[in-house]
Amino acid sequence: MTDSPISTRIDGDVLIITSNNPPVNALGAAVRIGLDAGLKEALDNDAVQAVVVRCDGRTFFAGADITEFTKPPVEPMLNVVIDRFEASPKPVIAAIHGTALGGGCEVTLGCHYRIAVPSAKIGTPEVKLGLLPGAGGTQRLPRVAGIETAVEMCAGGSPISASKALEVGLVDKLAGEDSLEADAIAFARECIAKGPRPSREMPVKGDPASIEAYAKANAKKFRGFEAPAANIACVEAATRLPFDEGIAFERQNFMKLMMGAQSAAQRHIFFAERQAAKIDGIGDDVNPRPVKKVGVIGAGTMGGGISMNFLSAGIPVTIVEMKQDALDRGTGVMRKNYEASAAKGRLKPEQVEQAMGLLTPTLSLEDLADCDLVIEAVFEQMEIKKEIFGKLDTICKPGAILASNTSYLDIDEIAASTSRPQDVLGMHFFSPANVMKLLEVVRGDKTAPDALVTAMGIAKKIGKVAVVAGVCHGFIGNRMLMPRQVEAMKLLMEGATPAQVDKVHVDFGMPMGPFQMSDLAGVDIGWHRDPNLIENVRDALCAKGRWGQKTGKGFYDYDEKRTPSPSAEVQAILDDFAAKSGAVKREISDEEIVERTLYPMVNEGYLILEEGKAQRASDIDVVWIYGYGWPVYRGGPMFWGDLEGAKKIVAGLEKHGFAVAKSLKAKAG
Ligand code: T1G
Repeated sequence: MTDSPISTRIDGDVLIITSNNPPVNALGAAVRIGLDAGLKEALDNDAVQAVVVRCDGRTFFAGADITEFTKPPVEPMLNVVIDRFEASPKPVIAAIHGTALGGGCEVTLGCHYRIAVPSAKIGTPEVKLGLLPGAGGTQRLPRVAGIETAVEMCAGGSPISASKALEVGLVDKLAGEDSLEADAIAFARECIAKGPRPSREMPVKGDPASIEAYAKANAKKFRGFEAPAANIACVEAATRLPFDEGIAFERQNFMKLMMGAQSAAQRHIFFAERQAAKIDGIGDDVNPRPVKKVGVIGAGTMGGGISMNFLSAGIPVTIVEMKQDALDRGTGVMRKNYEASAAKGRLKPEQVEQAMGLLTPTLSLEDLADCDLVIEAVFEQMEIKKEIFGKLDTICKPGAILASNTSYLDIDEIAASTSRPQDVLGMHFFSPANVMKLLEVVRGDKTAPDALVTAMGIAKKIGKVAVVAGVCHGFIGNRMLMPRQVEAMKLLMEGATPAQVDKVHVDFGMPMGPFQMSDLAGVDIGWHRDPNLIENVRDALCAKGRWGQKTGKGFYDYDEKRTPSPSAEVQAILDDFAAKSGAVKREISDEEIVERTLYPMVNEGYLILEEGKAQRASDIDVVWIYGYGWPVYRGGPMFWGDLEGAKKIVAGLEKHGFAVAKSLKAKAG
């Protein structure tokens, strides 16, 4: 037991098994072997009347070791260890702190009693990895916590609080926040008289009808995913099958998901998201600069949303606008957004006041002098940006980080308008900025390593998933979006309809297709505003007031519920432009739409990597998952490209006359 992550000690008649397997006590092989040996030690020692299972470090077991899933299995498997704990003739108590997740939650269910600190969380997030609790969780949870809780935890994947767990019977007792071990040992002594209480012998409690109701209520959210239905089926099986048959049913479903493409994709994204936070070539010795106060320039949709991220994280924000009415409008929208969240019960009224209380509106740029980070979110015009950064250069204190929220302009050119380009970078938020998790942190040629580290660090603090991007037109996300949009428009000229192209993308798993997205964002974005100047389809649509959802019509007509329907007026405009372009109308297959709209994105991804504008392919996947709604169960464009196969993609691209990236061609061999 010397180099095992598991140690044991005896306190009177209680044996304490402790895991110390940083960073999150994942239930890897060494941990399972150690737990098994620890139990055996307890059972072989007659002086021991009860067992406590606890973890050192920041959390109780946070699940099976996901890195082991692609390796040959090492005995004993988790379900075997859990069954042995459950079968123990001496009561076993789980002492929970941090996050008892997945296999960690299942370990607690194999124990006979559970005690937790009030701050603990318990959950079965396997569904977020395209899996289900495969060590008895779907059969023991309905018995210990009831059907309603079980189906929500398994199919939904979100953890519950210790107080909620106490309420539903998943936890028997709350410990003192700083006295878990002592309280657990005392509780173990209380349990000696009660004896063991195997979860498998408990009756399933709750209303089986709640399962179908839950499935119905979440059908839209689970669209395209395989794992939620499998989780629901397993919990349902617990309501009608004997325990061991339920376990067999669970195992069967678990293995099917584990072997499937969706779980592989979702596990890829689990690690890709964590990898994205790492900056190649910058060591842990580079420390972030302190960010205690933030400045935001522009109180429009983006400026307001960006500010809310910092206010919600408890960081004071000074927001600047040119005119009082614009300032009042912007801060008014922020308060309304907060109040809307409070109305939905996501925030307490005092939290709204707390956040808004950290906001300082001003008409003076000089009020940003003592900010540690300033984020500019004004019109996408280079001259305006350079003028602002030139002023910030004279106003802001030394060491302040100057960031632009531009979605495609040249960060190096903006930086060159200051005497401190090393402090300049891009922080590209996605609309709505207080909701979308993605943040492209754009590294300029002269951006200092500690400035970059600071931006990546503050991103995590405000709950964003940050990805480092190099300076190029559209950075990573928008750069890959462009070839898709261009091809989508060409397909309309050749005979496809907006509805056909969008359906291919929605069936693929995207929340919406290129034309629905254009209508949501606004067809008039970047339009020259001259209704008499009509050079392309977009000009023609805008000239007719078809600006998208905001005017009730764009590529589609929209009813009061914003439901899209095809438009004869749009089709006439498309036909007119097709005729003018000399394009020959023909039947377009869905397969061709995939080849011409998704394959070029993968190709662009390879070009981005070749140019060093992204650190790694998995970063590109994270950008599209968190910024553009690419279905997580397809793992992102680069991961999907590998599944689709480089050969097939190169053949598809060449068939349609695209120039193929050298590295993609090389991969196709
Ligand atoms: N296995 C392996 N590595 C893990 C891990 C796990 N379960 N959880 C975290 N890590 C690594 C992670 O990659 C990172 O590594 C470091 O730990 C810190 O993580 C049979 C089949 C616990 C809430 O899904 O949700 O049990 O990047 O940066 O923000 O039914 O980690 O430093 O090299 O995320 O404080 C179910 C997954 C597994 C929980 C902590 N469990 N983990 O968040 O730190 S499946 C989960 C998390 C299962 C059984 C089934 C979070 C966290 P590195 P971090 P954090």
